[in-house]
Amino acid sequence: MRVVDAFRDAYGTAPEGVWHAPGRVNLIGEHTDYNDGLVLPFALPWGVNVAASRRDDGVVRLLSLQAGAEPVTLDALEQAAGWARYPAGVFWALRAAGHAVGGADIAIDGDVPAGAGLSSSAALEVAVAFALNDLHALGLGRMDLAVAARRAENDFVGMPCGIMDQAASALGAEGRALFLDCRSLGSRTIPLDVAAHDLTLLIIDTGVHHELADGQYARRRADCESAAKRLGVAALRDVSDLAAALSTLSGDERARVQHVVTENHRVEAVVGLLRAGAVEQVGALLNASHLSLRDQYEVSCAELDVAVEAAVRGGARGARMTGGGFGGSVIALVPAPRLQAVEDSVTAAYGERGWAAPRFLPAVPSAGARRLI
Ligand code: GAF
Repeated sequence: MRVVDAFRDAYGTAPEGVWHAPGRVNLIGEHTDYNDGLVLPFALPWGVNVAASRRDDGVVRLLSLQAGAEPVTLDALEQAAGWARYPAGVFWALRAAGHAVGGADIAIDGDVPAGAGLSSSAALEVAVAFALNDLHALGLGRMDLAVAARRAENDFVGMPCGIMDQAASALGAEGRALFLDCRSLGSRTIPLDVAAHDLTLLIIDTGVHHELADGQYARRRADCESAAKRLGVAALRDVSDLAAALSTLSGDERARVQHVVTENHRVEAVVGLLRAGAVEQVGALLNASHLSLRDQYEVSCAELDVAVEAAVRGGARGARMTGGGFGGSVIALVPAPRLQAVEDSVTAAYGERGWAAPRFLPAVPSAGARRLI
């Protein structure tokens, strides 16, 4: 295994173990996680492998096959820069939670398609969290490890994300989506066998990432928090009378609330349709989610909108932007016989605009994080 060879080359011994955590794509439930709401992501076949051994001197050494040949040595976690902040943040978060986590030698190898918004950073955090849990016999469960990984990203890396990506990586299951309540952290996996209905789930990677993404993400969170305060609820999850709420709000706050409240209902509706075996009808809810993200939440962009519209024109049952927005990927529900027509339609629409061709990836619900060796 490549990550084991890299570990041996860098550190001169075999690792104590190897752990894997996957990237994710979100079927539906966008920008609901930090509003204590509902999400329905699933783990992907691509992810991050981490080979690791304990060190008893507290030092952390990190090697990434994607980032360069030389290990980074951290005598203090705060020395971490760039990609190394993600694994260093996991040490920090576990130690901050009171766990006795010493040093480690780590090698990292990943194959999550770069820049597609498929949560390679959550996969890295979760793989390191699983490794440290086993190496130091912390006895933490999957959700505890997802929470530690999220804390690393919030409080060490400085990205105010919700829990969805880390939870999907830690708790995903083959052939299933993860139905997660982001308030209680209660979750269930739901069978997602679209092939049984002659359908496929297709990821369309726009290849773009607009710079404003991080600042806009924090602004959307702030809009939601101020709207919740104005409405006198702990989180937008608690809005039960949407019409009454909308009548007391205006501008951005009004639009954000409309999205979050209706998106939570769409997640429940999709779960109901999947349970009923009415998979094709999920498409209409994907389309509705996209329009809401485009018009109410205002996190889409031209490349995402064109991909969604062209996919539907080409025969997709439905499509939506997935992830934080401002670039990244679209997820589309496509009748298997229409797959080529959908891809051709999106490629042609991009070509007409002089945009680089998008990338198409099959979205296969896959297993969550685990020890490999
Ligand atoms: C990003 C964040 F990391 C998630 O927590 C979630 O908020 C998502 O954007 C939007 O649904 O992936």
